[in-house]
Amino acid sequence: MTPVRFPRDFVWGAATSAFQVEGATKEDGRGVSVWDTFAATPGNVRDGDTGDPGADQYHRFEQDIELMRELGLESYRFSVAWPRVQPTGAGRPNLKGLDYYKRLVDGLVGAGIRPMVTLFHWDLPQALQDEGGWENRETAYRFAEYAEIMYDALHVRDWLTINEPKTVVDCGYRTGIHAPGVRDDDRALVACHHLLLAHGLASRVLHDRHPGRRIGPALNLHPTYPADDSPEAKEAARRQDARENRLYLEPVFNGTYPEEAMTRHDMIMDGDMEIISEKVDVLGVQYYTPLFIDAEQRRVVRHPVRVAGWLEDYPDGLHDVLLRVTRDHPGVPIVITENGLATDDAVSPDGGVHDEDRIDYLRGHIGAMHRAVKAGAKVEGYHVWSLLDNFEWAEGYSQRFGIVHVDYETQKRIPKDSALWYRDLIETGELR
Ligand code: GBH
Repeated sequence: MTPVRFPRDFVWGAATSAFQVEGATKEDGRGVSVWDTFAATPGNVRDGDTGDPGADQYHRFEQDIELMRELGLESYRFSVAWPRVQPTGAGRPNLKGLDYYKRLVDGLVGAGIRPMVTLFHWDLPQALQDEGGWENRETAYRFAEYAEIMYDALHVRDWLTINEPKTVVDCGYRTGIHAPGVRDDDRALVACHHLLLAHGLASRVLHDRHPGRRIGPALNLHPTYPADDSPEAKEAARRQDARENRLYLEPVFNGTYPEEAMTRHDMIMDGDMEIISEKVDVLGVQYYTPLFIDAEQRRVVRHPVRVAGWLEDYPDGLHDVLLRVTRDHPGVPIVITENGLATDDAVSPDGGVHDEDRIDYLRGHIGAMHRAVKAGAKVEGYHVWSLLDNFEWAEGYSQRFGIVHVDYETQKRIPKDSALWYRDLIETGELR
């Protein structure tokens, strides 16, 4: 077999988000976020876990940068906690919060690691939620102001606006398993439109103030397949695709909504679709799982599943989704901003963490990505989710996505076998 080789300029990285790794939720003037509120309410998060301790990255970022350097990482995707910068989501910035991200960026750049900054990874300031959150159009304008503060503060080329608007819509507003815990399909669509408007407004601000930098959304895409050959299953899979993928891709790239998924229009104002379809300089693609859909519009799980019940190990899905984006929205540079596997790995008596399942998952998916690149997908880089074990939202600390193990008592970091495997891949450019 010919070895799978990546070009030297392919960028290898890892991703985290603020609420999941920082901890220190009450320090240096940070305001309360919707996830602090949500996690503090019994029953919302497994075992009553909260954003503390996280992986305590707020205090340990220098050590984490050193670790990234040792692993040979070339890019670190992190998010800014909006309530650290604007504790109430508006007004003059909290300088201590800003300073943290400046030091983080300086440290990364000093270590030769490119920062990629996500502006919103779900930790909305609670004060904005109290005014209606994403159901309130004003939140989109507040977001653009916050984005401008960050653009001016951080000398960073690559930016991402909203992490997974789909998850906010579906988990935050439909099933309610995420903050703010709303269960209302109609309200979900209003939030959806305002999230996308926020994306467009913030993209415009970057283009106006900092030409030469790049920005785009981070979309979690779910390739959907009919579970069998029946016309009913095919039609169901097509419908699912409109909800999962086209509801986000089409407004952002074409300035239109798929009518069957966007069934409410009263919140759409003149000019909104033009703002939402502001040029995408780089598309963040996040892939974890495919969806096989039967004639009853139900999901059928048919590939290996580990500790996260929703995550089927199906590498071809990454290949397919990359080629689909390439076909439907040609020319846009793609960065994989998340891909990874949850396990419940523990430290073994020999002191290591032997996460063979994760290595298999990564090998399969990186191989599938390579095949997509050969077939024409313009993928510039890949970020594994996640650098560190962290707060896995409603699952709390029970599901570990890190390539580095975190002991939540001592905050000791131990690179898992997958991290050492990834280091070799980065060093050699060859998939083994
Ligand atoms: C991404 O979310 C996030 O960007 C990241 O923060 C997160 O840690 C990572 O992936 C791993 O999950 O239990 O059937 O109701 C992925 C979106 C939303 C997928 C919640 C799983 C639960 C499905 N996730 N969803 S279910």
